[in-house]
Amino acid sequence: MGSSAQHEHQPTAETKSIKQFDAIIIGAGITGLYQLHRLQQLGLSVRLYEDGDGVGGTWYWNRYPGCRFDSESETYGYSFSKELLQEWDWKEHYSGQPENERYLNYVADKFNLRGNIQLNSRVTSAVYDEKASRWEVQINNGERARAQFLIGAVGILSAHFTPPFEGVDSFKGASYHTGRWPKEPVKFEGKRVAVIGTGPTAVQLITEIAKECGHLTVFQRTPNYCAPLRNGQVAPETQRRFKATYDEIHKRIRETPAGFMYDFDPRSALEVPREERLAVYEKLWAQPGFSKWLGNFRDIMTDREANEDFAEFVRNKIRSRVKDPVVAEKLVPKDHPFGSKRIPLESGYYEQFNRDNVLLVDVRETPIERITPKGIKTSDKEYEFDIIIYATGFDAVSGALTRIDIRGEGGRTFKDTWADGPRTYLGLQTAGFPNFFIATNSAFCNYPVCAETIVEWISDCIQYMREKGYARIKPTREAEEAWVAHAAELASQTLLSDAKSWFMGSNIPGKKRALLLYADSAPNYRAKCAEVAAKGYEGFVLE
Ligand code: NA7
Repeated sequence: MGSSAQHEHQPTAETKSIKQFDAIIIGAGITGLYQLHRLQQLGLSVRLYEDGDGVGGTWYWNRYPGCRFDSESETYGYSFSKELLQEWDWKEHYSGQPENERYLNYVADKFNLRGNIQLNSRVTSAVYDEKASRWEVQINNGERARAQFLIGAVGILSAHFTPPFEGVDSFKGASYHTGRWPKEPVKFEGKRVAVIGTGPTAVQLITEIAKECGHLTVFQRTPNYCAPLRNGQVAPETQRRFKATYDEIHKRIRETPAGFMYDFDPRSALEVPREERLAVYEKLWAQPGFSKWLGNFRDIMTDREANEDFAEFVRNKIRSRVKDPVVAEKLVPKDHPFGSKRIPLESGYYEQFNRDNVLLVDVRETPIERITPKGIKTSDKEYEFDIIIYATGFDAVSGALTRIDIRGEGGRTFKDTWADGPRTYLGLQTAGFPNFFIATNSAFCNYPVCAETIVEWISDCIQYMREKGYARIKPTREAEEAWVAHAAELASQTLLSDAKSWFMGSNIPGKKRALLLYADSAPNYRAKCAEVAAKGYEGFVLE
């Protein structure tokens, strides 16, 4: 380790009672666990603080019925350990929450991570001590700890959001947010249940619980373009094939734009004759997973007319599945392009609205006025419930960071710095917050695939600093400014800003609209990060 870093590591009298580490990681999800493994390998002293009383992040908190990922399982697991790949059997092609949580616990055990993880510990603030070049974090149990490096592995969808309905606390029944689901099973039999929201989470949940509920009322604001998931058990021979071909699988998902097994069709949709085009749509529709979105014609997400052509195809699919034409029409999205919001993948969602015990309430026609002790009051009537479920999403990407009181150079708060949207260089650091790495995958990319890239970049950077004796790294304001402008320019070339969604931050009242994800392809993003590192961390100040 370099001499300056060594000297600054000496605790002063004032800081002696505070725990000292080389690095502090916030969050024990996919990214945080791998980050911890990498820093342990580098020989750093590390403490990972996790709010939950178990590891898993998303797969710890989102334990609502029906929760699963929509990535192909063989592409979702970590790729960094050949041994792990051979040891773990994915049971389903799109794996469910219980199995995903087991997987991450298996990883924590296999790589001896638990000794450096402190559960039930929420980081409430992180303040940069400029003189000592140390971050000091405050935990909700009163503890404090200091480290040279602070790594926010907080996830992009972890700050759950409940709309500020009047009377939210007055409800006398049970209420739950899907992103904070209890460990004890919730019983729905014979119960009058409300679900607010119809995003990917609600679509999974509703499909799973509708049959159990006495009566289920779904409060929908915006219908989505839901597409069939087509899940299934992984047959033993398929399992063997995964294990035999992981090298090829990982090579492929590093080449495709979004880290999946499929790539866009190189043709422009409307250049293909109508009949042939429809045959392609039908073929995509019959396939499992996101291929309808990410394996579609190349201009589906950039050309309005091409997009509308496929959108109408999907609308007709929805209409054909719902018996009551009035209900069907309410479920058909018309106000945003296909794919401008995250496509929910489903396994019988639309058929739930054919059940006698399921009612759809369109809150654009009859808005929710308030939550009452008995249930939900819309402009039309008061509905009575035993259970209200908020499937109302997250303050995405920035929320989990801005909810922590993070203060950088000159005491400037992270919240103020990001007030107009994310301000980063490469998504990895913000000027004025030295040695604070944002380890969240905010590329349009199968989450673990790009999360691994980010963790490896950060780990290599820390190793480089230690070898060269640098104590601090931070981006220059110019590099950050250029990156923010470049990200905005990319965003403007997509149809994503046409919808209100967490992608744009527009699901949160008062949140500034800005594309929260980086819209270039994953391989381009990876190449840019690698190039910056190869040029001695160009755009960063190392001192
Ligand atoms: P989403 O996709 O943000 O969906 C939240 C849902 O809640 C959506 O249908 C919203 O309607 C609805 N919502 C939010 N606020 C309100 C109010 N005030 N009134 C009525 N309805 C409301 O979150 P999910 O948890 O489903 O999915 C998030 C990600 O997790 C997903 O993309 C996957 O990557 C995993 P809106 O559409 O805003 O009109």
